[in-house]
Amino acid sequence: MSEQSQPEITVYLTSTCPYCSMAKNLLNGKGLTYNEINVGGDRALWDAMQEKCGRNTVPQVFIGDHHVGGFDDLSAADRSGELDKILAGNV
Ligand SMILES: N[C@@H](CCC(=O)N[C@@H](CS)C(=O)NCC(=O)O)C(=O)O
Repeated sequence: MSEQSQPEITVYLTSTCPYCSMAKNLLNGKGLTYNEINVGGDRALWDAMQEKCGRNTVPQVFIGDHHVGGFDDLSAADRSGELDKILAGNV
């Protein structure tokens, strides 16, 4: 999938979170680009993330409007093939 055709991916993260690094590594490994929103130390941004997805941990990954979830969810979706379907707009 070329960079141009991939949907917009947004990752809410902090710079110190190991799960965030693992999520970025997974996305990087698939050749995907993504926007990072660093919510570390920013209560308003963290609250906005929580409001958006109902989760209180980082990372939180969105593909377009689709909330994938945290690293565990992203990893499971990758292994099951669901992630490729989401990326293709088939979910
Ligand atoms: N199962 C989650 C675990 C994520 C997690 O535990 N993240 C930690 C930071 S590494 C967190 O957000 N803790 C709550 C906090 O920092 O307030 C995932 O795979 O994303």
